Amino acid sequence: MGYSNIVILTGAGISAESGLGTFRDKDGLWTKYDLEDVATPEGYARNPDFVHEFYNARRANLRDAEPNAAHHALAALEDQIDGRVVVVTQNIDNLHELAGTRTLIHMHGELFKTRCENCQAVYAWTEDLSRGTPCRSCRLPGGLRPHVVWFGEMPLQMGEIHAALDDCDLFLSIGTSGNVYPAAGFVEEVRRKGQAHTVELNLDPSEGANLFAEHIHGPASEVVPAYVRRLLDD
Ligand code: BV8
Repeated sequence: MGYSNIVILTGAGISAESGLGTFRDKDGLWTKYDLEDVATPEGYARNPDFVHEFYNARRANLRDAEPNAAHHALAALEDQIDGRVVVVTQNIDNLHELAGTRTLIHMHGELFKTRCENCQAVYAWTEDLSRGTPCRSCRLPGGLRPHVVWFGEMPLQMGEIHAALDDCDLFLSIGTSGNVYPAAGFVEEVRRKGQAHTVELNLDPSEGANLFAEHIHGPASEVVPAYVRRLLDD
């Protein structure tokens, strides 16, 4: 059947084959760093230099990364399907944009943006950041942090996300372990409405696998283009 309102949640797994680390896989980021130290406001307050180093290393990685076939397939789906596609990503990389996805919500912020805690200005930033970097807007030093949502902070654009989930007739979850809320709860929100088909496309079954009506397991660069071809052939 043709779907007309598709919401696609993505996580670190969709960018794994682009060379960006995931969090909870065997050599994932959270096996090398304690998320309390690098992805919470408390950790940043305790040791801002350490947190800046963590994100500087990830920004350097991202500068060399390219979208993979999965990112390109989602951009092609949005271009070619006769209907609406909204990508909600937990990822802070810019690979969906580079592949051409236009309707995109970065619910956990963006690695290539900085936010000033003094004046709240948000603007593009792809280089290293440090405590001494002065803000381009208020000129004060010491306020620039990654424009990233840490644990305990409110994810971004939740109103738009709930509205999209409300309307959708197809919900895809790609490359996420289903550990982090509120993103991990979206599939239940969609099921409660009872009008959408739900599909998990992931290397392995996620924490919430049993909540999905359909499961397609394998590397995103293979299973996502194949699934998009099915949708476009419908
Ligand atoms: C909030 C930015 C409230 C930083 C991130 C309810 C219940 C329990 C806990 C909570 C709850 N509500 C809130 C919480 C607390 C917390 C939380 O969920 N904790 C967890 C750990 C239990 N949530 C929060 O704090 C959230 N805030 O709810 O605020 C609030 C209310 C009012 C006022 C103020 C606040 C904020 C969460 C956001 C945290 N920031 N990232 C950064 O990136 O540095 S989260 C981080 O985890 C990333 O965003 C990441 O995307 C996200 C989820 O991880 P995944 O993407 O799933 O990655 P993971 O490695 O886990 O899994 C990868 C998957 O890919 C695997 O399944 C693997 O099999 C698969 N894979 C691997 N390779 C491939 C593949 N799949 C396909 N192909 C491959 N090749």
